[in-house]
This record gives sequence, C-alpha cells and structure tokens, in this order.
Amino acid sequence: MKLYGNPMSTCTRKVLTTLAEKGHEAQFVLIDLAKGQQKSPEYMAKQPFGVVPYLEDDGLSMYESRAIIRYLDAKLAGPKLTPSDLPSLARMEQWISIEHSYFSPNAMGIVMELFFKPMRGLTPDMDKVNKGRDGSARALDVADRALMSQAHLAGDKFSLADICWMPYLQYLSATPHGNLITERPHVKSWWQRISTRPSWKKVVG
Ligand SMILES: N[C@@H](CCC(=O)N[C@@H](CS)C(=O)NCC(=O)O)C(=O)O
Repeated sequence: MKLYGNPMSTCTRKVLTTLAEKGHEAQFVLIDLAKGQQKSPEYMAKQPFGVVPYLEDDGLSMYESRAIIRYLDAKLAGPKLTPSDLPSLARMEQWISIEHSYFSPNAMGIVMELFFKPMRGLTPDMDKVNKGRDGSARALDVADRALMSQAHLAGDKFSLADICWMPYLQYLSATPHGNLITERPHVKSWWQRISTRPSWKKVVG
C-alpha cells in the first residue's frame, strides 16, 4: 500500500490517523506542496485535481480522504472505526457531512488567514477570519449539544467521524481563535480525549 501525501495536510492526516488506529503502515510518498509537486504532470496523471492524499493499494488507485478512510476501515484488520449498529452509523455519516459542509471550510478560513498566511509574510484578510469564526462557532455549537450526552460524535465509540474533525480542530487550536474549542465544555473535553490518542500523537509528532 502506497500513500502519497504531506504530513502537514489535514486530508493526509485523516488517512494517517486511520492507518495508525488500524495498526497498519503504508509506504509514504512525500508530495512537497510548497514546491507545487501536487501540480506536476506525473502526479496529476494519478490525482487529476492536483491535491493530496492519493492511495494505491492492490491495483486500486483512489483519492478523496473521506472515501480513502472508509476504504481502509473496511479493508484492514484492527479496531472497527465504523459502527455496526444503524443509528450510530447514521450519526457517523451525519457528522462527517457536517465537518465537510460547515466546519472545515470555516475553520480553514481562519487557519489560512492567521496561520499559513503569516508564515509566508502575508497580511490576513480579517473579513475572511470573521466569516470563518461565525461559521465555525455555529458548527461547534451543534457539536457541543450532541457531545453533552455522548462521548464521541457517532455515540459512545470513537469513529471515522471523530477522525474527520481532528485535523481541523488541531489547526484551529493553534490560532488565536482556539477559544472556539475551549469555550464549549463538551467540545473541549471531547477534543482533550481524542487528541491524546496514540494514533493522533503519532501523526502530529
Ligand atoms: N477533497 C479532497 C481535498 C484535498 C485537498 O484539498 N488537499 C490539500 C491539502 S489538505 C492540498 O493538496 N492542497 C494543495 C493544493 O491545493 O494545491 C480530499 O478530501 O482528499
């Protein structure tokens, strides 16, 4: 199994966390995003959108992080990260969709402006930060209400839904808007719980 990605990329981190939870190692092919390797003709012949991650396994070539982690969980031995009971499965899918539609675009709006742009000496656009803050707050309010009565997004057990939220929570917590997490008591304790898992520690170092 060969994974093309970058250790700083949120989407690569979902895949690496899933592999670590399953106790599996893939051969890692580093794609240097700063050098634009993801846009090289050789790489785009594999991943036509020019982004990471990209997976090759047993003759299968695939991309899209959320599809890859579902594939890995179904294929690999190790703890199941997809609930077997239907209500929990439905909740897991709902929370993956909420992450994709409402949380990560807004959280990354903040992270791009306040984490990555300053690293490149650029000035943040505060309109984008404020829009990201409002959108993230709305998604985190909904998560906080759900986490009041359950330990993880799908229910009692850790699942692919938690993995999908983790990379964005990590970057958000490194910005001056980390209080979006710490001011919501149930989100705060859930984040403390999941971010101390050995799989996540392995991924973020
Ligand atoms: N929907 C894709 C998004 C992948 C994506 O946007 N990857 C980012 C890193 S997290 C990337 O490669 N960015 C480089 C670029 O846009 O050139 C997935 O889930 O795999």
